[in-house]
Amino acid sequence: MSYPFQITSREAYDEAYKKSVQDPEAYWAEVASSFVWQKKWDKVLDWNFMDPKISWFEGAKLNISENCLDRHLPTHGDKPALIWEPNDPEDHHRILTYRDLHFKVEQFSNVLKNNGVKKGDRVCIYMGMVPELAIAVLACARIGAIHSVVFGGFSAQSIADRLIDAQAEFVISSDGAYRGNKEIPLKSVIDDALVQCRFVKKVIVLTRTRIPVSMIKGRDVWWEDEIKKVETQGNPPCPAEAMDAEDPLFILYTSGSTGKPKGVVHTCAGYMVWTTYTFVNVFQYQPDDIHFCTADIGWITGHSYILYGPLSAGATTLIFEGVPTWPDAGRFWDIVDKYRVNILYTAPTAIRSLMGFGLGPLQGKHLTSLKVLGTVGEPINEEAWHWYYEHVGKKKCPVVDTWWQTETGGVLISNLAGVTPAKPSYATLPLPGIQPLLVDENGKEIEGNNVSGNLCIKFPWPGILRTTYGDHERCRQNYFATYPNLYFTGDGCLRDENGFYRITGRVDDVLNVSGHRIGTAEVENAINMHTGVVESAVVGYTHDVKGQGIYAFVIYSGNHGDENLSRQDITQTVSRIIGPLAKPDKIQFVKGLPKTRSGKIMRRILRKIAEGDFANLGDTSTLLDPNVVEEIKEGKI
Ligand code: 6R9
Repeated sequence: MSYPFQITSREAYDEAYKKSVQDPEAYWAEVASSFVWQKKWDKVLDWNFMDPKISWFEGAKLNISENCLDRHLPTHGDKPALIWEPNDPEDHHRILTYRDLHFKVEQFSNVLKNNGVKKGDRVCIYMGMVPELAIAVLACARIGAIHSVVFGGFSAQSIADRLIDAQAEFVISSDGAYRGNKEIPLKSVIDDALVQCRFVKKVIVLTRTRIPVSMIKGRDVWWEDEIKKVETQGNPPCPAEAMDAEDPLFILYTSGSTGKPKGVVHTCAGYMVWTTYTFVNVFQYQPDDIHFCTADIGWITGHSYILYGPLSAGATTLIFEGVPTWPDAGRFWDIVDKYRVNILYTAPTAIRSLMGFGLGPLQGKHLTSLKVLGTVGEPINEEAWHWYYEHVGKKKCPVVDTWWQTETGGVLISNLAGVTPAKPSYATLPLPGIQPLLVDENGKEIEGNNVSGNLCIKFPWPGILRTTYGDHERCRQNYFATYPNLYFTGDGCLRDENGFYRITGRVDDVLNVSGHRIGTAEVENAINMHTGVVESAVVGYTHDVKGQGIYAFVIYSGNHGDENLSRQDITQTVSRIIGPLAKPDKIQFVKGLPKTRSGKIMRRILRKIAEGDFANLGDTSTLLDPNVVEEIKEGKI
């Protein structure tokens, strides 16, 4: 497969960027012409950021699964589409060619249909990293059902919240999942969630770990039994449903500054074009390359750069079930050598955690196949960048620092591997089609270089979110209302003397813990559910491995007199309500919280205290009771 839209020189980048700004419709029409359309579009772009209304390729009909599967069969049906490395390195790996994957997706699409799933229905997928997860996602796309994948680290309550918000009547899960030396009882978590969700009609359960599960008559069916039924029907084909360009493809929940996660909605055509385009350009994918993105498919990175982007580009994508440190901290390197991986895409938190094991785990590993390294999810510190570049890439592989968000569908700011320059800890330059600008608090554009401000984007790109599920007003409020006519990212950013962008982190109340987005309000709500808690305030602080840790200040009236036990109780509560990923790293019991006279908690002060930066607390005179600050400082942990 060749990619007519692949940018292979700095001059071509400048040219493409210019064209994408001067005549975006012509630029994206040309890019889109290399995809398979059941019907071409009537209009390339229609938009305003006020409503907001954004529509790309309106009038077109297509199916992303046809682009990810069917279109590759005539030319490279026997090429591996998906390589699966199991949790346990002693187990058998699996390789599915494009033909195999196409067959299995059609088969499971028929399973979905047999179970009553129709176009437009919402299907929640809660599985470990197994090939069947990819198959389930693609089968939903094929029949036009809207998938909503929920990461395996979320609790029953979080799943229930998402099922209710999406009104999802179907669930796909498995008995359990392996992750390192842990076995996660997925089906049992689903069962707990479904107590609150009687509207769920069917649960399709894959066998993976063979732990005991309770299968409820009339509701729960085994994946394998359902496949057998399709086999006895003679494995009929399942033609890809004709989807409108702007039909929803999936919902993915993500945290914002308010308590409730938002269901970000991406649509069929624009998302497909954007993920494929960015995959091919950022990583400079070459037709025989093996691409290994270490994210979980439960996050946007997995959606866009394990599944849709690579498969639509006809690439070979590697799915890894386990964790980087099991059985030992050399696991990623073993995988790279075993499959001769060419592109490795991971998160700064994983790099920092592996750095902590020293160079030992790298010894004896060749890593000679590597050509491109990528990072995503949070700002990468220079030390981690250099370690990655020197010890993993042996100073031969460009590192792409890719900045983007669940809402953006794919990468917006990044160097293009080996094509545009890299700069440690800088995402560098915007991709064609992306028009970033920095604004001050009043929304005034900050022009020129060597400046910093809040990062906004002023023109839509094909992969931008269209709405938040069931609540368009929320989408407007969150992303398009802070600064009129701009998409606000929630990130702070600086632009250096060469116009390179460096993302400095969130400027709203969103934490980034090990690359996972967590809202402070969400954690506070969970902590406040504990019976002994009167009030709490949560802030982030610098953490060596996780990037940010969670620091909770808690007013507590519990009376069992054992502070450590109380801390564990609170941690357990958060784990139950949100999931283990949101557990506070530090809990400090306080008598009061610093509040303004109008009752607002002054987080700025708490953030400084959590960092131990007592000298720069700023003006505390507007506080209702300035004394609480002294007390909190003394109790700092
Ligand atoms: C893809 C993804 C989005 C937030 C984003 C920003 C942070 C992501 C980054 C980065 C600095 C990078 N972020 N990539 N910060 N450099 N290369 O991670 O999506 O989970 O929605 O998180 O992550 O703060 O706003 P998501």
